[in-house]
Amino acid sequence: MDEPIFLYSFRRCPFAMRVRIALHEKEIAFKVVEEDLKNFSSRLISLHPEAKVPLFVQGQRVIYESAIITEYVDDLPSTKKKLMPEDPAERAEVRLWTYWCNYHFKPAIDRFKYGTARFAEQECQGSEEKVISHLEKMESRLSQYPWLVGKNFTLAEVHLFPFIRQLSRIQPSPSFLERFPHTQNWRDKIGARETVIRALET
Ligand SMILES: N[C@@H](CCC(=O)N[C@@H](CS)C(=O)NCC(=O)O)C(=O)O
Repeated sequence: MDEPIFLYSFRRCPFAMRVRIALHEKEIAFKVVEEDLKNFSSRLISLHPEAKVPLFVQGQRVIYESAIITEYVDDLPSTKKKLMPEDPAERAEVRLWTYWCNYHFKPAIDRFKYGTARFAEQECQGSEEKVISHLEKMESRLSQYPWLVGKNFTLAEVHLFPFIRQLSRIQPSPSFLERFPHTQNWRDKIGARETVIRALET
């Protein structure tokens, strides 16, 4: 029998959410080790070279970086459909959305959300405009197609959904979100998936 999978996680962390969604989508059983971001367990610190969640552990196998874990999870034996497309061009597209999310969209959201409480004033200038221009990119795709890549729900959805959700939950809600109805529909459609509902609860 395979050894149990442990996911070191933090419920509100969008990166950890990616991995929980992927595991539920693939119907792979796992146990959550809920971490405290301000006081990580000594086990997590000893296993993750950068001391972050999420961290995937199965026996001696230790994997970190959310988008690497989700691809690994997708490659594990499962009766469920692959989350990464077969077509090489579409696989590259999934990775480009992920790259864009990690290196452009997420930093813009953080600067908009936390402002000078976390970042230098100069870094925060134009943060709202930057978030809006990133949303325009998603809206442009989603106004023409139901999913970000190809014809199906893929790892692009798994990787981006937690960040659109995070943006929607900022209080007071950013009024510019109303300008992106297709992205909101996409968010609601993904948020209604049973696997995603379970991932948000775990
Ligand atoms: N690139 C990492 C980012 C993970 C990350 O930043 N996790 C945050 C929580 S949302 C964390 O553990 N922060 C702790 C720290 O940086 O000290 C991934 O994709 O897994």
